[in-house]
Amino acid sequence: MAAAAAGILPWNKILGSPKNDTRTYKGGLVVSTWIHGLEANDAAWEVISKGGTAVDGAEMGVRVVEADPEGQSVGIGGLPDRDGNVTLDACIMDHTGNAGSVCFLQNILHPISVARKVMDDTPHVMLAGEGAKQFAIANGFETVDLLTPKSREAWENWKKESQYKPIINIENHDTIGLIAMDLGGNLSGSCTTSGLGFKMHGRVGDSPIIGAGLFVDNEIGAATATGLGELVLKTLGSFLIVELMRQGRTPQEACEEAIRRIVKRNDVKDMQVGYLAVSKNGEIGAYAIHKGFNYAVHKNGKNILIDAPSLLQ
Ligand code: SD4
Repeated sequence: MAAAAAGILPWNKILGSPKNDTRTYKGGLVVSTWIHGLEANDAAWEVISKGGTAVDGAEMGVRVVEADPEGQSVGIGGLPDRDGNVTLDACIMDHTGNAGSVCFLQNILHPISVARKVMDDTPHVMLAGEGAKQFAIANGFETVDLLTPKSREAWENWKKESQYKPIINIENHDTIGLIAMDLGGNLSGSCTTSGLGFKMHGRVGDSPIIGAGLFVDNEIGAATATGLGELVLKTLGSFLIVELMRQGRTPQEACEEAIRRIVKRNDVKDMQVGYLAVSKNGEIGAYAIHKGFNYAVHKNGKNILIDAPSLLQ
């Protein structure tokens, strides 16, 4: 009963300072995962600094990373599945709680913009595979070959041994999850990936799942995830973090608790998960299972890369 009562209180009324700071941050900010977050943040800030909405910023920011053929874990150039297909997952969520998502999408350069169209123009939240592709084509998206020579070569090398090891460590990651807050203090987020390299054909990770790879509650805060999606899916990590913030945890405390939940039940020796969260008052938290997770923060006129603390050293 006490917990239920706590759940309906504004999150920041429950514990003392700084958690009792009920002010909404109005300076605008953008945070996103990994080093490519720096350029994504710049693109999102370009929108937000001119008075644009958080959701436009969230979409425009990650499009830069989707379009970069050098990155091997998002959009074009992403590592393919076991059979050589690049299959993409993405989702977006705005300050009203509206959400759109695509998964197992092939041959489309900007899955985040297809997810945005699903959110804005359909009664649905999620479209998958061939249906998502047909929807994209019907809405003017062009088809492209997403497998670059570099990623084809990585796949050819992988095929020599064909070992399926679902490991996401420091060398094999880079989904972009981005949280934007506009100058009106509204929160939105986006998440886009080619998923786990050399996954089974048809495998979908956490990134397009609302509540797993991304969750936004404009009254409370937002969270996003990177790393081995199976671990995030089984704990619905981003939703968990936002709910923990609702109960009074800071973004940092909430990310730490979400990581502890994973570690308690799994052998995580070779598996990485990183969380990134923002509360309504503009506080930022990040935490990972292992060392090596970093994130980019665009706040107070600076765009910097920060190393996240981790549970295991
Ligand atoms: C997935 N979470 O498909 C994604 C992969 C990832 O950093 O985040 N890599 O499981």
